[in-house]
Amino acid sequence: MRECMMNEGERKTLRAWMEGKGLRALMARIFELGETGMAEAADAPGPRGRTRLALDDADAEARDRLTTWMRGLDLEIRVDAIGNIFGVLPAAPGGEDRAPLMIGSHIDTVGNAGPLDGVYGVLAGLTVLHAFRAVGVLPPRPLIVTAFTNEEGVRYQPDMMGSLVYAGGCPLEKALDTRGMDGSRLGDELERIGYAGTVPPGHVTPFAYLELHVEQGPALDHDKVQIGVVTGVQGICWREVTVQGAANHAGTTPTALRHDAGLAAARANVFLRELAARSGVLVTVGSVRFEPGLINVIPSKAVFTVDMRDPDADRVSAANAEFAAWLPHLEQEEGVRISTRSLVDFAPVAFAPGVIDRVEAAAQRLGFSRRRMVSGAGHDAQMMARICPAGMIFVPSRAGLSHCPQEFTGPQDLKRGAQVLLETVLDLLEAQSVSS
Ligand code: HGY
Ligand code: MN
Ligand code: MN
Repeated sequence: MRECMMNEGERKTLRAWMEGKGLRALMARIFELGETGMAEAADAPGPRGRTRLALDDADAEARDRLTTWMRGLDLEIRVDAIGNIFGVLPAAPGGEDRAPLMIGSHIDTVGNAGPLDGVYGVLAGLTVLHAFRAVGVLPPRPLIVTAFTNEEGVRYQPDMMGSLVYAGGCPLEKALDTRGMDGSRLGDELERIGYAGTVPPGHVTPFAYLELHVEQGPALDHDKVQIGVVTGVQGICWREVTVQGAANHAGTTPTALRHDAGLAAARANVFLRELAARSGVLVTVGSVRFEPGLINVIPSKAVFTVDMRDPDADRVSAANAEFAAWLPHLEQEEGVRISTRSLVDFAPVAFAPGVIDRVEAAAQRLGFSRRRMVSGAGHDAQMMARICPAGMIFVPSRAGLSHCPQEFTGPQDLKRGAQVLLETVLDLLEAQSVSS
């Protein structure tokens, strides 16, 4: 390995480039990608949101921008069969056959999203590869920056789908046949936007995987800590609940004779909030849909989603079991029928000590305050941890806001995150192995 290692002068030049031109390039790309899928005019005062649901036209436009930037850096571009995009910087002579170091995240968004969720990690990773190109240095092993397909799981469930398929957690055909909330088939949309690649998912097992991300929670900002050293991701469970009641006239049907699916859904939401308070599990009813959804018709049907999360898998299953045990009482009291469908069951994930320790050491060398923490949000890193040593770096989110247009992280925080990313990459590149 010695024959193609970098020297201290090269490492110094890379750091200097990242702190100057690199940061400017990163901020410019974040702004440009942030314009993709931007809402026409904010219907309320304040920042405008952007929407790039997996494989929609805005996501396709963002993918085109990213691959254009990759081409401009003379990176080899690969697209796999689930649409994951890879920009590959080759190794220095002698390092070609080594497993690559991968930096990744996603560029799809939720609806009316902020500018940084996922994008920051992909573009900071691109900037690391840009640094190597800019100073004319090749790394001792290949470096790959990756944008995974459908991390958000809003249009097609489950979330983290591209990395889940890559890690072997979901068969490719099953993912391609997934029907979206708009009825579209995922594989058809991949073809339509031109990102149905030929490379088999999981085509290369990384030496290690690193993801830089905004925290999306309040901890770092509240406690004024500069860097989050992420030790793992909490468990995530998603369910879809369908309540079948009976439509009837809003003006003629006595309350006692109603089989109101809308009311049953509302009672379930209140039960889940009380369950969250009792159990400590985080529970969110994020989407509710009534049929026929008309002002003067008692809802015959309600479909809602339940998102449960906790670092302790047993607490999530206990909360799930308590909710499931309560539903028959609701059916009986409201005279409705209820069915549930599982969308996601991801156990908590612990990241690799060999990556966690290097992230912490990098932040320490740079003189940044830092804290070890578990991620509340799901990330592609939790899927990549199934196949290689993985870890994450967090920077603060102002007031903990995310999945909304108000998502914001200041330039100095963005810069610190990119510096820790580069420092950790340089450290990992020198490693012969990484403890999992
Ligand atoms: O749901 C999540 O935590 C992630 O944003 N997909
Ligand atoms: Mn994300
Ligand atoms: Mn997200």
